[in-house]
Amino acid sequence: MKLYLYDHCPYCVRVRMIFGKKIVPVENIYLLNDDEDTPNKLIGTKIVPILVKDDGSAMGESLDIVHYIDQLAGDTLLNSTVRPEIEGWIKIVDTYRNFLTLPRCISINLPEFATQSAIDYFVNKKTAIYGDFQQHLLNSQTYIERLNADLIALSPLLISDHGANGIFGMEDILLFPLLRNLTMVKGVEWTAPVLDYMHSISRITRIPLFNDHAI
Ligand SMILES: N[C@@H](CCC(=O)N[C@@H](CS)C(=O)NCC(=O)O)C(=O)O
Repeated sequence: MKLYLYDHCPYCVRVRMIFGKKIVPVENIYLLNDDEDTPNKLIGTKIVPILVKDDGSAMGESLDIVHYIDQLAGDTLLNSTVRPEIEGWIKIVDTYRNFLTLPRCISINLPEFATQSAIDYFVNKKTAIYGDFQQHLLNSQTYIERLNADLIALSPLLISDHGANGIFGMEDILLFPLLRNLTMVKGVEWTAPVLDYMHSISRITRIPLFNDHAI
């Protein structure tokens, strides 16, 4: 199977998580951000993730792919419970996380931004939706302080047992990709429980955090 994706895309991380956790072989193909042809040809729209199955058929929508792989390979392992507190936390952080991550992801050597035209395409498209990147960078401290407070609120909600027999489920599929993206932001005060959680999910899904490249 082939997975078409971007490294900064949280929806793509959802899919990478289930492949990594279940140790299902897949070829990851990082598209340039301005490559419209490849996704258009595969699913008729310019959006990733896209899974191309061994029979050649293509499938979009991250959660559909997650469930497909979960059911395909071995025992279904995803616990479907998503606590309303976690859903609520994600909704709050969704209101500002892009202001921190979008202006940074273009500068940390990700494969989808390997060319200047891919960067320009992304900046034009996202600026039209989310506003000026430079302004967001200037406002970083305000968003970081909000995030620091939200991480303190998240800490007691996290389940730390993600060992071999630990719980792994939809909550992790929804939450980890957002936290991982925020590791590209320098100066965030990660709490010990959130750090433990991220390292444990990173290990069992084989998806590295961005910490080393934080800006
Ligand atoms: N509902 C879709 C959302 C996927 C999505 O929004 N992907 C973004 C990247 S994070 C995308 O490809 N956007 C088109 C673009 O950036 O040009 C899913 O869950 O798979």
